[in-house]
Amino acid sequence: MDGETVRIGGHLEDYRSLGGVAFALIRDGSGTSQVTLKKGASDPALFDLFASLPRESVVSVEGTVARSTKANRGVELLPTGVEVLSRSETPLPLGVVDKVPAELDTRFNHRVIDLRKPEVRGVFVLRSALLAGLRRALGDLGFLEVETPKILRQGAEGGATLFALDYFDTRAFLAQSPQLYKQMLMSAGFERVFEIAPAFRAEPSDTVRHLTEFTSLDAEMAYIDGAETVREVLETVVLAALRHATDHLAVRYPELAERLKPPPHPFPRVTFADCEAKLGRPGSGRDLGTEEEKRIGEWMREERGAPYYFITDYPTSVKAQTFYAQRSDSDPSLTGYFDLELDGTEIASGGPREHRLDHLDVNLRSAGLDPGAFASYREAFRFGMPPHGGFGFGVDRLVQKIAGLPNIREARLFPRDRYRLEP
Ligand code: AMO
Repeated sequence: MDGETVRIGGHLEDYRSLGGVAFALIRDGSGTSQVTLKKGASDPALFDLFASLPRESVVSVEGTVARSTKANRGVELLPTGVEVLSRSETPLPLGVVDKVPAELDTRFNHRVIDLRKPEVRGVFVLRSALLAGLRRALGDLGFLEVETPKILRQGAEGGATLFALDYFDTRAFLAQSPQLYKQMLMSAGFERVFEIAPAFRAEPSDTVRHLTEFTSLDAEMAYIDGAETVREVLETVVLAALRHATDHLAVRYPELAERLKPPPHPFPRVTFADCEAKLGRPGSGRDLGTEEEKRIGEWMREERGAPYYFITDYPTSVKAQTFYAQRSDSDPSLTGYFDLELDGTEIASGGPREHRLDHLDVNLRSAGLDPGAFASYREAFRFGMPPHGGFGFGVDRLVQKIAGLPNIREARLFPRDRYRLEP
């Protein structure tokens, strides 16, 4: 483009005057470009204009492109005209190019400015590529994308994390997951569906892997041959999504693509019972704690070289509230439920569902629930329901892990937790 006249719009990241020459750095969606002003060659008014402009103001600069060995992109722009489109206030509540890291709370309080940092924006470039990859991978396997209601009459994932809301003259709840609806679509004959949508959970605890609003990828499929069918689909989807995302990012974002290298596969399968034995608490029937999960993650890395692995055959005692999870006919103390783990963090869970209404009612009652309160869900089982199974996948946790973020909140544009409703 050497010699061409162009116009660029962006934020004034920095302006430095060295006497005879001055540099303005303009940041737009593609990166930062150098605008070079030279005494004698550039309009003197432009020096004054840039010098008077606060950092982060939005400008439009017209000028001539010139090859440059010193400028960061190999070109500089010699300006002929500058228009101020929006003047920034000072001081900035948060620096965009500061080397000193800001507190997480400060960053989220001023998230729009935080998101201007290229490395923060990179998280969302990665996220978008992963979402596109997941959609494509599921589509290629014949899954139909669906959208189910988020305002519900009853929850599916336990009463403790339900958000209740006033719904005219009755009470409703925000969806903790699309669980009941994705299953109902199996009775509707859809056979393979997936949904990528917000899920809401009133998580009271302040952890680095829980949000009150997260993005859940849910898939459901009919006519499965047990849990392994579901695991195989999940594994195929993860690997294909990583491949698609890598291809998508390779040219413009090679450093992000590097993070998406396909992991060793097939992902190892380790039973819940083996994990318990490894942890020295055989047969306790309690769920794994965060620290225990981490230890299993270290074990799988060290001994199996596996960042991704399945923990299979969850005991019924751990899944007591998960009424839709099928209990094994040969050993009712076990379910076919599994978690997909990535380096000691659960990123997905799923398994075969109970499709027999009489068994489902038993499960509902043992979870302390009244089958009568689930009339429309039960109706799907009354008039022909194929055997089916599926999984729920935490998109934010996947992004957190792949981007190497210490806190899940950083994987969301505007995170929600117990203490944060703004911005
Ligand atoms: P589960 O409750 O295990 O299963 O959730 C599925 C996945 O969603 C993610 N996740 C969360 N991510 C961020 N913040 C949270 N508060 C949060 N809660 C869950 C995790 C988890 O693995 N209906 C079942 C799925 C199924 O059986 O199909 C369910 O919701 O990554």
